[in-house]
Amino acid sequence: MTYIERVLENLKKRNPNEPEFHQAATEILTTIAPVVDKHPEYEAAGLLERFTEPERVIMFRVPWVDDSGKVNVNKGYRVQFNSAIGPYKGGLRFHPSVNLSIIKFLGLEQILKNSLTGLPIGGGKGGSDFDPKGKSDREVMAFCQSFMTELYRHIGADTDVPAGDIGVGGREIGYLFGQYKRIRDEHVGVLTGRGLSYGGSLVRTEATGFGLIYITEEALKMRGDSFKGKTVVISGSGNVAIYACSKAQSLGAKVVAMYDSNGYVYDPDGIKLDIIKDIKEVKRGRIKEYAERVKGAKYFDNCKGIWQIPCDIALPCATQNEIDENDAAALVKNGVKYVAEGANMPSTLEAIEVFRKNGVVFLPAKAANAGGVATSALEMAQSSGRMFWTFEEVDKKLKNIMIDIYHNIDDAAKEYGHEGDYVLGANIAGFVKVATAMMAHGVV
Ligand code: NDP
Ligand code: 2IT
Repeated sequence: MTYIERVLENLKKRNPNEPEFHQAATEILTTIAPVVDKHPEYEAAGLLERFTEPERVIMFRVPWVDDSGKVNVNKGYRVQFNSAIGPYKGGLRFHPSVNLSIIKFLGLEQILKNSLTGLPIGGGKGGSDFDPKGKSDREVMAFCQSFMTELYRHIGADTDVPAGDIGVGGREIGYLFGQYKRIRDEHVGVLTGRGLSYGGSLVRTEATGFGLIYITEEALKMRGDSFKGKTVVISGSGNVAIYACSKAQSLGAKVVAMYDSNGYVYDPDGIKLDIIKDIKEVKRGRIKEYAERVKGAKYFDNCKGIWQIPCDIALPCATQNEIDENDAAALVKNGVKYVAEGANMPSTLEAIEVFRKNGVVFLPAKAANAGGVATSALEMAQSSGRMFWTFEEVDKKLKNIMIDIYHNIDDAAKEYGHEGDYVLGANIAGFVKVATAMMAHGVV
């Protein structure tokens, strides 16, 4: 058994019932073998055992009172996974499916993603099984205040800087920041994705979706192609999906379908994004309403059907494991050429294998959606420097970061003899910097 195989087997044994964490660890560890083989000193230093064990896991009770006066109790999490190259950094997810396995997979991915940005940020992730859907603003505020009343003691602008993820957007960040400031009496960059009136950065709202399109655009460009005239399918209709759609459309693509967790809409004339934004951002409603408002559009009461729609480019932007082997096979059969992951780990290991075997250009999440956290790091820089950059300045930096990520993962894949394998390229390019820093720090 190799070092990697032993670490992986042990990880599964010591962390039972954590399938998503096993999945992310398997994908990462099995592809970094060429680097690990070149560095026998890693094994002597227990590097992979330390890399896959969070530095700290915080779990806490979040009690809050709903509008009917009833006391509710949710679980709260923050996994501070790795601080070798910078303070822990990563989002908070509020969704009923959240559990330790999901937060750990997200945290592990975040370490390498943050490394790929080229900026000094470590990896962390947190959240709660709280469901903001259908809650009043006061209920969301009560929950956020209770969550932060515990979390505040573990975070800080140079320690751990949370941000948004599924179910955590501008409203939630505002309530979380307000409570942090009240308890600590500090107006600092302890959260990113803040509003523009209290320390936020321009472009952070758009960053993940824009970044996804910038890196895909570079992959297209390197193949003598572009978004112009391409048919695109995007899953999800939240923050990442909306701004991916916006940028893809501005580059001449036709986005024909999007979904929420109930079902998808198909609009052969191209999605009218202002209507999606009105339904999802303003009204916090269901995407079904789109088909009632737009002539020629159809609503289907399931999510899976979206992957049966013929497209050139598929952008999964909702959640983990939304594309399985069968979905991948359907996409390939219908001619998909590019898959770029806006969501974290949206493709199963089997789906990735289908894309690889069929020569689909596959840009994995930790590279493709790194624009969000990269812009969070730009927000941190502006906060600590007491500066405010223009939209154009931040957007230009974001675009350059995404182009650099593309070439770094492409070069790493080539260097290790797997040209075009961006899963391997991203894992290796991200891992090398973290491993080098961890080795420099000694056994900690
Ligand atoms: P939002 O909460 O804004 O939107 C999530 C979207 O995905 C909604 O349309 C939601 O539908 C849908 N969705 C969520 N869970 C499911 C599910 N189980 N099945 C089907 N649809 C689902 O989140 P974001 O757009 O911020 O995040 C989307 C993805 O992008 C996540 O994987 C996140 O980790 C990742 N990501 C986000 C970044 C960011 O900056 N926000 C950065 C990098 C990655 P519904 O409205 O019905 O719940
Ligand atoms: O998955 C992610 O990279 C995010 N949710 C964004 C994290 C951040 O700190 O901006």
